[in-house]
Amino acid sequence: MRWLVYGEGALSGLIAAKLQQQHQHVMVATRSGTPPQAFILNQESTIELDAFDPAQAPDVVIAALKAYDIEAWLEQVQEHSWYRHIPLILSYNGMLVAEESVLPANSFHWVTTQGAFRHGAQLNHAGQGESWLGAQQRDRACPAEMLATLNRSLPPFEWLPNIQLKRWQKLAINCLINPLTVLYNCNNGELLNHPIAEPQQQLANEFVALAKQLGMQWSAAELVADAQRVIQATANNRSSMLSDIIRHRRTEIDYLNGFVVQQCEQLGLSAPTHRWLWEHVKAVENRPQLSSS
Ligand code: KPL
Repeated sequence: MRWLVYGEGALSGLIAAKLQQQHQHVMVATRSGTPPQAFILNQESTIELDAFDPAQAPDVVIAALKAYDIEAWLEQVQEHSWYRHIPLILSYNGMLVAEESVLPANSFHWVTTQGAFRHGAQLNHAGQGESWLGAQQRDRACPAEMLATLNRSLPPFEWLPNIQLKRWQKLAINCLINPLTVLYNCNNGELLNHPIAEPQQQLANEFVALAKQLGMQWSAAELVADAQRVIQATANNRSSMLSDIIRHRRTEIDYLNGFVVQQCEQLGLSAPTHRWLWEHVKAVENRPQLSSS
């Protein structure tokens, strides 16, 4: 199969490398249009990937992007004849408002706990995790060959007929961890030394009330326990949100706690704890950079 991978982060590099190691034809589209740079995977193999050649239509597209880049990316790829005809696998943190109308019917979601980090030309596959794949539109069948190839390349890949539930669960976990790492400016594991029990409980309660209005049954106690398990499993990691703050990049807070607040407002619910952390992270994000002189 011919795969076209968009995104310049560690996750897109990891899946591109793993697919190529399974003898798949992988092309990479960079934001600037320049050829992708070679990198070293796990300090052992040099990975050189082909640049996207528009004359070669892909069979599958994978876009591992920031949530705030998704809509612009969709506009950009619309010009290709394959746009509505092949699976578009999307991976991003959080949720977009009105996704049902924004995402094309051939969209699939990839949710993963695989941990990968880039340091210059090195790409490290840090934590062996799991992946789940499902269609944006629930009645879509599972593209069997695509799933089998992904599962051989970066196992395990599980098909979920209702991927939205998994996405909401990941949304909850990210809302309960990421902004707190910015609040306390610490790695995930160090959160356990801070008074996070009460805010996490409140975040979970507000989240569960929203989910209930939307027809999903979650237990706040289970969400808090899930978040605690993720904190322990990723204790040495710096969250993606804190990493963005440190690199003076925009965070995904608008698509995490910000999304929860907006959804609550539409339904007449209040989410003061999500709002507090949304505003806090926005304030940190907009803080002027200290000049180095
Ligand atoms: O997904 C994550 C993130 O950093 O965005 C967690 C689970 C918090 C791991 O760092």
